Amino acid sequence: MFDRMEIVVKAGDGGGGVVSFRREKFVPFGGPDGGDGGGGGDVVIMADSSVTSLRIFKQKRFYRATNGENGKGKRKHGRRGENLILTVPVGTMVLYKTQIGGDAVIADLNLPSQQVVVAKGGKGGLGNIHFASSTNQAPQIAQKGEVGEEKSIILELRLIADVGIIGYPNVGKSTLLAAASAAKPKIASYPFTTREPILGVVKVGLRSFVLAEIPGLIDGAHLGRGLGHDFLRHIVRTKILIHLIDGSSASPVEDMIQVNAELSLYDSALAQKPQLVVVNKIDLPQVQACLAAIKKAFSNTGTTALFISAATGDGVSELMAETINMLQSISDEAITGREIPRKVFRPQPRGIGTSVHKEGDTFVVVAPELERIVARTGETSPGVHWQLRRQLARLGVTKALQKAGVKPGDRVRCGNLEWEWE
Ligand SMILES: Nc1nc2c(ncn2[C@@H]2O[C@H](COP(=O)(O)OP(=O)(O)OP(=O)(O)O)[C@@H](O)[C@H]2O)c(=O)[nH]1
Ligand SMILES: [Mg+2]
Repeated sequence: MFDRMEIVVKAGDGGGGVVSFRREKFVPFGGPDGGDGGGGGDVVIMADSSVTSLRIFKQKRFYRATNGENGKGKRKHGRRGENLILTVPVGTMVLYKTQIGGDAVIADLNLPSQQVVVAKGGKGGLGNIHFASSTNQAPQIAQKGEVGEEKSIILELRLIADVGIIGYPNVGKSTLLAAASAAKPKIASYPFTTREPILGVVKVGLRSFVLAEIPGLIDGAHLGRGLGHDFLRHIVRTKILIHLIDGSSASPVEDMIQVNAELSLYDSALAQKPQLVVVNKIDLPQVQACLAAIKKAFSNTGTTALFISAATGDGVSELMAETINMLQSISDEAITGREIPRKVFRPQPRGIGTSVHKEGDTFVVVAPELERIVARTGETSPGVHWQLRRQLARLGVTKALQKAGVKPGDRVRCGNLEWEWE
């Protein structure tokens, strides 16, 4: 029923900012003019109705977006890396493996053009112009680009049924599915014969749609009774429901009301879904006998019911023609002017704050902004040190270090820089 693929995606790294100074004729000391690095490209997964399977992901497992370019002198910014857009069939679920085991859903791409950013490109590093100030007009530092996110992603394709057949057990759902499509579900005279949703493709002239039997709908299904509410979830994805009712039941109208009540207890949106109310088993003599009374009982509740015999096929093709017309009018409405937002998925947000902790005698500063700062002339030159200290103060790290009890002479480390506190 569905296809499942695991892939690894890597967003582009941000380009580095540069340390550069203006060079002009007759101007001995030009100001800083190192541009910023470009951001890395994102990895985006997008639903596309022209894609029909996940098969191409079998051939390749690793996908990466382009890195951002480094900045240049003369205030030139590096070019942004290009996004990588992976197209998948409509109806693809995007998941990731959680650390505690099991999968979590990132996005359910069930509309054409719906998309989700699964790996965000790294930010570009800042060029040395950003580090200039009134007291430091020749900044020797710039910032490296941020590394792009890398993630393991699972793509799962679930066939979405356009139409679901619902109704109490044993009303003839499987019989109807078998009569209308090539599907061969098991049919038997006891309830819960069908234990999971079964799909079939119904052809009406040149058009077709996917019809599914939704099993296990009984009183209390929303609480997990019977086969549980797992299958009610599938109804959420259908566009129309065929509500099948056993004509030989004691009160067909009462059955319809009960099943609808059960649906709205699970999800009120389900009860709003368009329904075709269909009374089955009209070939049975006892149903024939009270056909007029049943019709009247339904119209008293404002419902126009259709009458069929799934077993003999009587009325089935009319029902399918009615269904496809209803589908057509719904999709015409759905297509006009719907805006599809783009989501960005972030299981763990990137840290932007700073923190200080002690490892042995060394004070360790965790500051992603600062760790990316690189010095052109090597960390040991006194000028560079002074500039780094200014950035420490700017990001509030100096205060945090003092609060943690740093004294002159102590070792301080940040990323791969280590120095003595003064
Ligand atoms: N006479 C008559 N019997 C029918 C008709 N449709 C289904 N049946 C019978 O009703 C019983 C249940 O049919 P199924 O199609 O298995 O019903 P279901 O709704 O899929 O049942 P579950 O999967 O168990 O929930 C079977 O014995 C069928 O032969 C019909 O139109 N007329
Ligand atoms: Mg069945």
